[in-house]
Amino acid sequence: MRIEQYQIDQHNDSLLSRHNNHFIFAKEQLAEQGINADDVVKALADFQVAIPSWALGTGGTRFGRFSGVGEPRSLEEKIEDVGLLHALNRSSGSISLHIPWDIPGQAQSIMDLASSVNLKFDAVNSNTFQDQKDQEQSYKFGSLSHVDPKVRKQAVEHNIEVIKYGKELGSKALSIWLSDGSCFPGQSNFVKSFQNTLESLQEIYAALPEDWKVYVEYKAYEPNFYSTVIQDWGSSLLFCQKLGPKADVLVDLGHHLPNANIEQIVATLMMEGRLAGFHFNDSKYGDDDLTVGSIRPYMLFLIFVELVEGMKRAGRASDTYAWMIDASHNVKDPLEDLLQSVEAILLAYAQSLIVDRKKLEQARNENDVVLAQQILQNAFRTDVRPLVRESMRLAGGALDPIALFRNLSVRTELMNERGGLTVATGL
Ligand code: PSV
Ligand code: MN
Repeated sequence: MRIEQYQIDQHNDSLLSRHNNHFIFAKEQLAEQGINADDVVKALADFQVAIPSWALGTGGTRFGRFSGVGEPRSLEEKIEDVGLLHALNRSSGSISLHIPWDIPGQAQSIMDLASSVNLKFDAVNSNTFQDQKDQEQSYKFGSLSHVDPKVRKQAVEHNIEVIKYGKELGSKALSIWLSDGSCFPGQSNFVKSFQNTLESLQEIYAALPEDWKVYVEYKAYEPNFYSTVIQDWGSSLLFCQKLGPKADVLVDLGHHLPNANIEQIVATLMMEGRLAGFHFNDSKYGDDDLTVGSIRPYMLFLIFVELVEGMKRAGRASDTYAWMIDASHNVKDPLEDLLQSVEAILLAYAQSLIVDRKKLEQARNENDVVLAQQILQNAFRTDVRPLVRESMRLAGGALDPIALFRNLSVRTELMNERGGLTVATGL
Protein backbone atom coordinates (compact mmCIF):
# COMPACT_ATOMS: atom_id res chain seq x y z
CA MET A 1 0.00 0.00 0.00
CA ARG A 2 1.13 3.54 -0.71
CA ILE A 3 -0.26 6.82 0.55
CA GLU A 4 -0.64 9.35 -2.25
CA GLN A 5 0.21 13.01 -1.87
CA TYR A 6 -3.33 14.10 -2.79
CA GLN A 7 -4.66 12.08 0.18
CA ILE A 8 -2.31 13.92 2.50
CA ASP A 9 -3.18 17.27 0.93
CA GLN A 10 -6.93 16.63 1.30
CA HIS A 11 -6.44 15.73 4.95
CA ASN A 12 -4.33 18.84 5.54
CA ASP A 13 -6.85 21.10 3.81
CA SER A 14 -9.53 19.96 6.21
CA LEU A 15 -7.38 20.92 9.21
CA LEU A 16 -5.52 23.89 7.84
CA SER A 17 -7.42 26.90 9.16
CA ARG A 18 -7.45 25.53 12.72
CA HIS A 19 -3.77 24.63 12.45
CA ASN A 20 -2.88 28.08 11.11
CA ASN A 21 -4.53 29.73 14.11
CA HIS A 22 -2.56 27.54 16.49
CA PHE A 23 0.69 28.09 14.63
CA ILE A 24 0.29 31.87 14.49
CA PHE A 25 -0.45 31.95 18.22
CA ALA A 26 2.65 29.82 18.99
CA LYS A 27 4.76 31.98 16.70
CA GLU A 28 3.68 35.18 18.44
CA GLN A 29 4.29 33.69 21.86
CA LEU A 30 7.82 32.69 20.87
CA ALA A 31 8.50 36.02 19.18
CA GLU A 32 7.85 37.72 22.54
CA GLN A 33 10.81 35.71 23.85
CA GLY A 34 12.95 36.61 20.84
CA ILE A 35 12.64 33.17 19.26
CA ASN A 36 11.96 32.73 15.56
CA ALA A 37 9.47 29.86 15.21
CA ASP A 38 10.43 29.34 11.57
CA ASP A 39 14.01 28.48 12.60
CA VAL A 40 12.66 25.83 14.94
CA VAL A 41 10.38 24.46 12.22
CA LYS A 42 13.36 24.23 9.87
CA ALA A 43 15.49 22.40 12.46
CA LEU A 44 12.64 19.95 13.07
CA ALA A 45 12.39 19.15 9.37
CA ASP A 46 16.08 18.24 9.34
CA PHE A 47 15.70 15.82 12.22
CA GLN A 48 15.18 12.29 10.88
CA VAL A 49 14.58 9.30 13.12
CA ALA A 50 15.45 5.81 11.86
CA ILE A 51 12.96 2.98 12.28
CA PRO A 52 14.24 -0.47 13.23
CA SER A 53 12.90 -3.32 11.15
CA TRP A 54 12.03 -5.21 14.35
CA ALA A 55 9.58 -2.59 15.61
CA LEU A 56 7.12 -3.12 12.76
CA GLY A 57 5.53 -6.21 14.20
CA THR A 58 3.91 -6.55 17.58
CA GLY A 59 6.57 -7.15 20.16
CA GLY A 60 6.08 -9.56 22.97
CA THR A 61 7.09 -10.31 26.49
CA ARG A 62 8.46 -13.58 27.68
CA PHE A 63 4.92 -14.48 28.68
CA GLY A 64 3.47 -14.24 25.25
CA ARG A 65 2.98 -12.36 22.09
CA PHE A 66 -0.33 -11.15 20.74
CA SER A 67 0.06 -10.82 17.00
CA GLY A 68 -1.49 -7.92 15.20
CA VAL A 69 -2.82 -8.25 11.69
CA GLY A 70 -1.17 -7.43 8.39
CA GLU A 71 2.31 -7.47 9.90
CA PRO A 72 5.19 -7.32 7.39
CA ARG A 73 6.29 -10.81 6.28
CA SER A 74 9.44 -9.86 4.42
CA LEU A 75 12.09 -7.19 4.17
CA GLU A 76 10.16 -5.70 1.24
CA GLU A 77 7.04 -5.35 3.39
CA LYS A 78 9.04 -3.83 6.22
CA ILE A 79 10.34 -1.21 3.82
CA GLU A 80 6.77 -0.64 2.66
CA ASP A 81 5.71 -0.01 6.28
CA VAL A 82 8.49 2.46 7.00
CA GLY A 83 7.62 4.13 3.68
CA LEU A 84 4.08 4.62 4.98
CA LEU A 85 5.36 6.17 8.20
CA HIS A 86 7.65 8.48 6.31
CA ALA A 87 4.90 9.51 3.89
CA LEU A 88 2.78 10.47 6.89
CA ASN A 89 5.35 12.30 9.00
CA ARG A 90 8.34 12.96 6.67
CA SER A 91 10.56 12.41 9.68
CA SER A 92 11.26 8.66 9.44
CA GLY A 93 13.47 8.59 6.38
CA SER A 94 15.54 5.49 7.11
CA ILE A 95 15.30 1.87 8.19
CA SER A 96 17.74 -0.06 10.33
CA LEU A 97 18.12 -3.75 9.45
CA HIS A 98 18.91 -6.64 11.73
CA ILE A 99 20.90 -9.52 10.28
CA PRO A 100 20.09 -12.41 9.88
CA TRP A 101 16.40 -11.47 10.20
CA ASP A 102 16.58 -9.09 7.24
CA ILE A 103 19.12 -10.51 4.81
CA PRO A 104 18.66 -8.59 1.56
CA GLY A 105 18.41 -11.09 -1.33
CA GLN A 106 18.87 -8.73 -4.26
CA ALA A 107 20.56 -5.65 -2.87
CA GLN A 108 19.84 -3.50 -5.93
CA SER A 109 16.12 -4.19 -5.98
CA ILE A 110 15.90 -3.62 -2.22
CA MET A 111 17.66 -0.29 -2.68
CA ASP A 112 15.36 0.65 -5.55
CA LEU A 113 12.33 -0.19 -3.46
CA ALA A 114 13.64 1.88 -0.55
CA SER A 115 14.41 4.89 -2.69
CA SER A 116 10.97 4.69 -4.31
CA VAL A 117 9.56 5.49 -0.86
CA ASN A 118 12.36 7.96 -0.05
CA LEU A 119 14.17 5.77 2.45
CA LYS A 120 17.84 5.23 3.19
CA PHE A 121 19.49 2.45 5.16
CA ASP A 122 20.58 3.32 8.66
CA ALA A 123 23.05 1.30 10.75
CA VAL A 124 22.99 -2.47 10.31
CA ASN A 125 22.69 -4.59 13.45
CA SER A 126 24.37 -7.91 14.14
CA ASN A 127 22.81 -10.63 16.22
CA THR A 128 24.93 -12.83 18.44
CA PHE A 129 22.33 -13.06 21.18
CA GLN A 130 20.40 -15.89 19.51
CA ASP A 131 21.43 -19.13 17.90
CA GLN A 132 20.32 -19.57 14.32
CA LYS A 133 19.35 -22.80 12.61
CA ASP A 134 22.41 -24.74 11.38
CA GLN A 135 24.82 -22.57 13.35
CA GLU A 136 27.93 -24.49 14.37
CA GLN A 137 28.76 -22.86 17.70
CA SER A 138 26.22 -21.81 20.33
CA TYR A 139 26.04 -18.34 21.92
CA LYS A 140 24.50 -19.74 25.08
CA PHE A 141 27.55 -18.65 27.07
CA GLY A 142 28.46 -15.56 25.11
CA SER A 143 29.76 -14.52 21.71
CA LEU A 144 32.54 -11.95 21.32
CA SER A 145 33.62 -12.60 24.92
CA HIS A 146 33.28 -16.39 24.87
CA VAL A 147 35.96 -18.55 26.52
CA ASP A 148 36.18 -20.66 23.34
CA PRO A 149 38.02 -18.99 20.43
CA LYS A 150 35.89 -20.93 17.93
CA VAL A 151 32.74 -19.18 19.20
CA ARG A 152 34.45 -15.80 19.16
CA LYS A 153 35.60 -16.41 15.59
CA GLN A 154 32.09 -17.29 14.47
CA ALA A 155 30.71 -14.12 16.12
CA VAL A 156 33.42 -11.94 14.56
CA GLU A 157 32.74 -13.45 11.13
CA HIS A 158 29.03 -12.81 11.55
CA ASN A 159 29.69 -9.13 12.26
CA ILE A 160 31.94 -8.88 9.23
CA GLU A 161 29.21 -10.45 7.12
CA VAL A 162 26.74 -7.86 8.46
CA ILE A 163 29.11 -5.11 7.33
CA LYS A 164 29.11 -6.70 3.86
CA TYR A 165 25.30 -6.58 3.66
CA GLY A 166 25.28 -3.02 4.94
CA LYS A 167 27.85 -1.96 2.33
CA GLU A 168 25.66 -3.29 -0.46
CA LEU A 169 22.77 -1.13 0.77
CA GLY A 170 24.70 2.06 1.47
CA SER A 171 24.66 1.84 5.27
CA LYS A 172 27.48 3.61 7.03
CA ALA A 173 27.55 1.96 10.43
CA LEU A 174 27.47 -1.31 12.29
CA SER A 175 25.59 -1.40 15.59
CA ILE A 176 26.71 -3.95 18.12
CA TRP A 177 24.69 -4.87 21.16
CA LEU A 178 26.14 -7.79 23.10
CA SER A 179 24.11 -9.83 25.51
CA ASP A 180 27.34 -11.41 26.80
CA GLY A 181 27.74 -11.66 30.54
CA SER A 182 26.96 -14.05 33.34
CA CYS A 183 23.96 -15.06 35.39
CA PHE A 184 25.75 -16.19 38.53
CA PRO A 185 28.73 -15.05 40.59
CA GLY A 186 31.80 -17.03 39.67
CA GLN A 187 30.51 -17.95 36.23
CA SER A 188 32.91 -15.76 34.32
CA ASN A 189 36.20 -13.96 34.72
CA PHE A 190 35.44 -10.23 34.29
CA VAL A 191 38.90 -9.32 33.04
CA LYS A 192 39.21 -12.18 30.56
CA SER A 193 35.70 -11.48 29.26
CA PHE A 194 36.63 -7.86 28.68
CA GLN A 195 39.88 -8.76 26.95
CA ASN A 196 38.28 -11.38 24.73
CA THR A 197 35.60 -8.88 23.75
CA LEU A 198 38.19 -6.22 23.00
CA GLU A 199 40.18 -8.55 20.75
CA SER A 200 37.02 -9.60 18.92
CA LEU A 201 35.91 -6.00 18.49
CA GLN A 202 39.37 -5.09 17.20
CA GLU A 203 39.01 -7.68 14.43
CA ILE A 204 35.60 -6.28 13.50
CA TYR A 205 36.94 -2.74 13.66
CA ALA A 206 39.72 -3.67 11.25
CA ALA A 207 37.08 -4.83 8.75
CA LEU A 208 35.18 -1.51 8.79
CA PRO A 209 35.20 0.41 5.50
CA GLU A 210 36.99 3.76 5.55
CA ASP A 211 33.83 5.85 5.94
CA TRP A 212 32.07 3.58 8.44
CA LYS A 213 31.54 3.72 12.17
CA VAL A 214 30.85 1.06 14.74
CA TYR A 215 28.35 1.88 17.48
CA VAL A 216 28.93 0.12 20.78
CA GLU A 217 25.70 -0.20 22.77
CA TYR A 218 25.67 -0.92 26.50
CA LYS A 219 22.98 -2.44 28.67
CA ALA A 220 22.98 -2.89 32.43
CA TYR A 221 21.34 -6.31 32.61
CA GLU A 222 19.14 -8.76 30.71
CA PRO A 223 19.37 -11.42 29.42
CA ASN A 224 22.25 -11.87 31.83
CA PHE A 225 21.32 -10.99 35.39
CA TYR A 226 24.55 -10.99 37.36
CA SER A 227 27.00 -9.25 35.03
CA THR A 228 27.02 -7.88 31.51
CA VAL A 229 30.32 -7.38 29.70
CA ILE A 230 29.38 -3.95 28.30
CA GLN A 231 27.10 -2.93 31.13
CA ASP A 232 27.35 0.86 31.18
CA TRP A 233 28.48 3.93 29.29
CA GLY A 234 31.89 3.83 30.99
CA SER A 235 32.65 0.34 29.72
CA SER A 236 31.35 1.19 26.31
CA LEU A 237 33.48 4.34 26.18
CA LEU A 238 36.52 2.35 27.31
CA PHE A 239 36.06 -0.10 24.44
CA CYS A 240 35.59 2.77 22.00
CA GLN A 241 38.69 4.58 23.22
CA LYS A 242 40.74 1.43 22.84
CA LEU A 243 39.30 0.71 19.40
CA GLY A 244 39.84 4.11 17.79
CA PRO A 245 38.03 7.09 16.29
CA LYS A 246 35.55 5.04 14.26
CA ALA A 247 33.94 3.64 17.42
CA ASP A 248 31.34 5.63 19.34
CA VAL A 249 28.96 4.95 22.22
CA LEU A 250 25.31 4.23 21.52
CA VAL A 251 22.86 5.17 24.26
CA ASP A 252 19.63 3.21 24.53
CA LEU A 253 17.26 4.93 26.96
CA GLY A 254 16.10 1.63 28.43
CA HIS A 255 19.54 0.28 29.22
CA HIS A 256 20.33 1.96 32.53
CA LEU A 257 19.91 1.05 36.14
CA PRO A 258 16.92 2.80 37.77
CA ASN A 259 17.16 6.57 38.21
CA ALA A 260 20.40 6.95 36.25
CA ASN A 261 20.98 10.54 35.17
CA ILE A 262 20.98 9.88 31.44
CA GLU A 263 21.20 13.55 30.49
CA GLN A 264 24.48 13.81 32.38
CA ILE A 265 25.80 10.72 30.59
CA VAL A 266 24.88 12.35 27.29
CA ALA A 267 26.64 15.59 28.23
CA THR A 268 29.81 13.73 29.17
CA LEU A 269 29.86 11.59 26.02
CA MET A 270 29.33 14.63 23.85
CA MET A 271 32.05 16.53 25.67
CA GLU A 272 34.39 13.70 24.70
CA GLY A 273 33.01 13.62 21.14
CA ARG A 274 32.07 9.97 21.54
CA LEU A 275 28.27 9.93 21.32
CA ALA A 276 27.16 7.84 18.33
CA GLY A 277 23.48 8.48 18.81
CA PHE A 278 20.39 7.17 20.49
CA HIS A 279 17.95 4.33 20.70
CA PHE A 280 14.81 6.08 21.91
CA ASN A 281 12.11 4.39 23.94
CA ASP A 282 10.57 4.85 27.36
CA SER A 283 10.31 2.75 30.48
CA LYS A 284 8.95 2.63 33.98
CA TYR A 285 11.04 -0.20 35.41
CA GLY A 286 13.63 -1.73 33.07
CA ASP A 287 14.08 -2.12 29.33
CA ASP A 288 10.32 -1.84 28.85
CA ASP A 289 10.49 -0.65 25.24
CA LEU A 290 7.48 1.62 25.66
CA THR A 291 6.48 4.47 23.36
CA VAL A 292 8.93 7.36 23.54
CA GLY A 293 7.74 10.11 25.87
CA SER A 294 4.89 8.02 27.29
CA ILE A 295 6.29 7.77 30.84
CA ARG A 296 9.03 10.36 31.40
CA PRO A 297 8.65 13.20 28.91
CA TYR A 298 10.52 15.64 31.15
CA MET A 299 13.56 13.38 31.19
CA LEU A 300 13.42 13.15 27.42
CA PHE A 301 13.34 16.94 27.26
CA LEU A 302 16.32 17.26 29.62
CA ILE A 303 18.25 14.82 27.43
CA PHE A 304 17.47 16.94 24.40
CA VAL A 305 18.61 20.06 26.24
CA GLU A 306 22.04 18.39 26.51
CA LEU A 307 21.94 17.06 22.95
CA VAL A 308 21.26 20.49 21.52
CA GLU A 309 23.96 22.03 23.71
CA GLY A 310 26.45 19.31 22.71
CA MET A 311 25.69 19.65 18.99
CA LYS A 312 26.17 23.42 19.16
CA ARG A 313 29.43 23.11 21.07
CA ALA A 314 30.77 20.56 18.60
CA GLY A 315 29.46 22.49 15.59
CA ARG A 316 27.79 19.31 14.36
CA ALA A 317 24.46 19.12 12.54
CA SER A 318 21.76 16.80 13.87
CA ASP A 319 22.09 14.47 10.88
CA THR A 320 25.64 13.57 11.87
CA TYR A 321 24.28 11.49 14.77
CA ALA A 322 22.32 8.24 14.64
CA TRP A 323 18.81 8.73 15.98
CA MET A 324 16.66 5.66 16.13
CA ILE A 325 13.62 4.29 17.91
CA ASP A 326 14.20 0.97 19.66
CA ALA A 327 10.81 0.03 21.03
CA SER A 328 8.03 -2.40 20.36
CA HIS A 329 5.31 -3.66 22.58
CA ASN A 330 2.28 -5.79 22.90
CA VAL A 331 -0.83 -3.72 22.97
CA LYS A 332 -0.66 -1.03 20.26
CA ASP A 333 -0.64 -1.07 16.50
CA PRO A 334 3.13 -0.90 15.86
CA LEU A 335 2.81 1.76 13.17
CA GLU A 336 0.64 4.02 15.33
CA ASP A 337 3.08 3.45 18.17
CA LEU A 338 5.99 4.53 15.98
CA LEU A 339 4.13 7.65 14.83
CA GLN A 340 3.61 8.57 18.47
CA SER A 341 7.27 7.95 19.27
CA VAL A 342 8.56 10.11 16.42
CA GLU A 343 6.21 12.91 17.43
CA ALA A 344 7.40 12.71 21.05
CA ILE A 345 11.03 12.96 19.92
CA LEU A 346 10.29 16.02 17.78
CA LEU A 347 8.35 17.67 20.59
CA ALA A 348 11.24 17.23 23.01
CA TYR A 349 13.65 18.52 20.39
CA ALA A 350 11.47 21.58 19.71
CA GLN A 351 11.16 22.33 23.43
CA SER A 352 14.91 22.11 23.88
CA LEU A 353 15.47 24.46 20.94
CA ILE A 354 13.45 27.20 22.64
CA VAL A 355 15.35 27.13 25.92
CA ASP A 356 16.82 30.56 26.63
CA ARG A 357 20.40 29.36 26.91
CA LYS A 358 21.95 32.74 27.57
CA LYS A 359 19.68 33.38 30.51
CA LEU A 360 20.18 29.83 31.73
CA GLU A 361 23.95 30.22 31.74
CA GLN A 362 23.64 33.53 33.54
CA ALA A 363 21.34 31.99 36.17
CA ARG A 364 23.84 29.18 36.65
CA ASN A 365 26.71 31.60 37.06
CA GLU A 366 24.73 33.53 39.65
CA ASN A 367 23.65 30.33 41.41
CA ASP A 368 20.06 31.35 40.81
CA VAL A 369 18.62 27.88 41.16
CA VAL A 370 15.01 29.00 41.01
CA LEU A 371 15.49 30.89 37.76
CA ALA A 372 17.47 28.06 36.16
CA GLN A 373 14.67 25.62 36.87
CA GLN A 374 12.08 28.11 35.66
CA ILE A 375 13.86 28.66 32.36
CA LEU A 376 13.86 24.95 31.60
CA GLN A 377 10.29 24.43 32.71
CA ASN A 378 9.04 27.42 30.72
CA ALA A 379 10.32 25.73 27.58
CA PHE A 380 8.98 22.33 28.61
CA ARG A 381 5.53 23.76 29.32
CA THR A 382 5.27 25.62 26.02
CA ASP A 383 2.90 23.95 23.59
CA VAL A 384 5.16 23.29 20.61
CA ARG A 385 2.78 20.91 18.86
CA PRO A 386 1.88 23.49 16.18
CA LEU A 387 5.59 23.78 15.30
CA VAL A 388 5.97 20.03 14.85
CA ARG A 389 2.82 19.89 12.74
CA GLU A 390 3.97 22.81 10.63
CA SER A 391 7.33 21.17 9.94
CA MET A 392 5.63 17.94 8.83
CA ARG A 393 3.15 19.85 6.68
CA LEU A 394 5.84 21.91 4.95
CA ALA A 395 7.78 18.73 4.19
CA GLY A 396 4.67 17.21 2.55
CA GLY A 397 3.51 15.15 5.51
CA ALA A 398 0.20 15.03 7.36
CA LEU A 399 -0.92 17.51 10.00
CA ASP A 400 -2.27 14.63 12.07
CA PRO A 401 -0.49 11.43 10.96
CA ILE A 402 -2.38 9.07 13.27
CA ALA A 403 -5.76 10.46 12.28
CA LEU A 404 -4.91 10.04 8.60
CA PHE A 405 -3.55 6.53 9.23
CA ARG A 406 -6.94 5.69 10.72
CA ASN A 407 -9.03 7.55 8.13
CA LEU A 408 -7.29 5.69 5.33
CA SER A 409 -7.77 2.38 7.19
CA VAL A 410 -4.11 1.59 6.61
CA ARG A 411 -4.07 -1.43 8.90
CA THR A 412 -7.14 -2.95 7.26
CA GLU A 413 -5.56 -2.41 3.84
CA LEU A 414 -2.38 -4.10 5.00
CA MET A 415 -4.38 -6.98 6.42
CA ASN A 416 -6.23 -7.38 3.13
CA GLU A 417 -2.91 -7.48 1.28
CA ARG A 418 -0.98 -9.66 3.71
CA GLY A 419 -3.54 -11.59 5.68
CA GLY A 420 -4.57 -11.66 9.30
CA LEU A 421 -2.18 -14.29 10.55
CA THR A 422 1.15 -12.75 9.65
CA VAL A 423 4.00 -12.70 12.12
CA ALA A 424 6.85 -10.23 11.73
CA THR A 425 10.22 -10.54 13.34
CA GLY A 426 10.15 -8.63 16.59
CA LEU A 427 11.98 -8.60 19.86
C1 PSV B 1 17.96 -5.51 23.35
O1 PSV B 1 17.90 -4.84 24.52
C2 PSV B 1 17.89 -4.55 22.19
O2 PSV B 1 16.78 -3.73 22.39
C3 PSV B 1 19.15 -3.76 22.01
O3 PSV B 1 18.86 -2.47 22.44
C4 PSV B 1 19.43 -3.75 20.55
O4 PSV B 1 19.66 -2.48 20.09
C5 PSV B 1 18.17 -4.31 20.00
O5 PSV B 1 17.70 -5.15 21.01
C6 PSV B 1 18.33 -5.11 18.78
O6 PSV B 1 19.36 -6.04 18.86
MN1 MN C 1 18.87 -0.67 21.54
